Amino acid sequence: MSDLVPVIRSDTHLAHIGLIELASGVEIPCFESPERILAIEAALEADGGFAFEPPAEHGRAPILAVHDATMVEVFELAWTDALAAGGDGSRAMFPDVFLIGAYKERMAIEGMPASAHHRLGAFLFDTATPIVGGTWDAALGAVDVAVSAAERVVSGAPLAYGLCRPPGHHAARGMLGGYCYFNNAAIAAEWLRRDGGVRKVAILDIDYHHGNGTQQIFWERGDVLYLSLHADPARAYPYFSGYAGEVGAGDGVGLTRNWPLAARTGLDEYAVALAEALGMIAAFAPDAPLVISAGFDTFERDPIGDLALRTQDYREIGRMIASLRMPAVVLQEGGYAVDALGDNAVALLSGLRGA
Ligand code: Q9C
Ligand code: ZN
Repeated sequence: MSDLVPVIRSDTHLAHIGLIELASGVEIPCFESPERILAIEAALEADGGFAFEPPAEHGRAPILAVHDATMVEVFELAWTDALAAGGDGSRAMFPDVFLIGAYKERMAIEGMPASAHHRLGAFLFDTATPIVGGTWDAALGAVDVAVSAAERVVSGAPLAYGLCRPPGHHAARGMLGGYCYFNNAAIAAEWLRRDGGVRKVAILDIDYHHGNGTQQIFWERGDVLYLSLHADPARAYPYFSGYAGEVGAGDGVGLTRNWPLAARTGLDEYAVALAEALGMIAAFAPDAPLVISAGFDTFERDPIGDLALRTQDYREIGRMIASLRMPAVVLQEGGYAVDALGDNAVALLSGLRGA
């Protein structure tokens, strides 16, 4: 009999609710819902191979090791400042002006709006990332979940699963977006470097979307390998990164790699890209646990994806990764076919534990 896999989870995400997103100008209920995590928990519970554990509190230090302090402060104040400016608290909040690169072009302008909900426009890159009253605590909780899962593996578990919500891989050093506020996987990887006593960390990102935030955070780092398999950004969010030519810079040249995938990619083609990525991880020879950004939006019926992986394919993907014989920290990213998330998570974790 094999040991139970620790699953780090928290209830703090439950108040990150009532979310809406603007999709091509149309207001829709946010795909990124609490039910996602509840569905995964129910399936892990029914499976019986998992042991739920609460996270330890890690405070802000691991966040500030990765993110811009002003972005963190503005995010923290945004909701209460929006209320102070007359919001009635019944609606998810977005800023209405975004400070894109071209705004300041050739001008020396330095002013900043008084209210944090307006300042947020300098730190947000899309209209899929609403803030409500429970968002800040949920984002802190997701980081605690991620770091606690990493801690669990450093202290001897071969595999741990952090049920992070909100997800993280689109959040860059000074930028929120893509349902993401803090980059849980990047924070866990950096925590492993600073506090986990390791020298080299690899992050494997198997979410449907390119992890632009994780890529940016480690772009010039010689000690962190970032590999991502995702839908070709020529047709898929986040559109502006994740192309095959992006390979890192400086000390990090060659330590970022992207595999853009065609629509309807199934396991056969997916496995070819994954095998290449796994070969790179083996060659990099990390002394840290593998950090996996795990999204199930690659599923054939995902409402915002167009790849074609089936539930049993996640078991095979888990097995392939397990062939590296590395301890692993699995952190939840996306996946929006709520009725299938539980089975897909059990399949991936079963493959990873060698079943
Ligand atoms: N019409 C993650 O999976 N836009 N983020 C979707 C759909 C936002 C995805 C548009 C997608 C963000 C963590
Ligand atoms: Zn995704």
